[in-house]
Amino acid sequence: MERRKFIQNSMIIGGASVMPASSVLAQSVEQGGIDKLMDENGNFVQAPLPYANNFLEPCMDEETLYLHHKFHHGGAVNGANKDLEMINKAMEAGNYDLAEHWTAKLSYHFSSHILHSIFWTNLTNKKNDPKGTLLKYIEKSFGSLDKLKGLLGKVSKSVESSGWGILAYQPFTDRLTVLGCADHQKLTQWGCIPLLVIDVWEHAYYLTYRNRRGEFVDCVMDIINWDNVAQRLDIALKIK
Ligand code: MN3
Repeated sequence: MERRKFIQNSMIIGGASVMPASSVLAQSVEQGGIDKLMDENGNFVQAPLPYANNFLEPCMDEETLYLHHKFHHGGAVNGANKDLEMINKAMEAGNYDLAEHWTAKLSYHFSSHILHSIFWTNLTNKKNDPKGTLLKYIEKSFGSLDKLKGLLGKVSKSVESSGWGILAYQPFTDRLTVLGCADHQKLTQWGCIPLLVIDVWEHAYYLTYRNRRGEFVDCVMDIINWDNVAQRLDIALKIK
């Protein structure tokens, strides 16, 4: 009930032209994490969208955003809680026959939860550009913003079946790197901290774009909230 009320309120707030995602991020940082993905009792929790369901139109339609957040992201959160419960039960019982199954499931569901949580805050409805430290890291790592956009766009469009295009900070090299992630958890590099993620599962675009994933990716590249990406880089550099 409280949660429903909160979602309704956030939808009203989201109708304003100001993008509240950065304050959502700042709040979650104050609570001790980059994003609030788990509560004090150890249960995975899903934050409401930081804007109304129609905030990202026409790039992302209202129905898609609603279904995507509630059922695809929400389903992953429920799945991760179930997986964790089954792992805890196995440990309590001292029976590890299915431990491999549930740890693999948790990797899949929790990675989905992480990436979706980042994805929502990465987007806005106003065109903006990276600057400051983020721009310096982009130039150091890729040469220019255009080169990064070319690489990230191509990699996102080329993901086989379902997955994500990801811009991440790699602490072992102190550079940014681009990943083409399969599903939610495959084809990464150890240590990488995702800063900007593009969901290219069909559920992210099929109602509007049908099979035209490329058009969807091009549109998303124009609604990136670079301030959010910059905040994420600042946090990644601090926790390095
Ligand atoms: Mn998705």
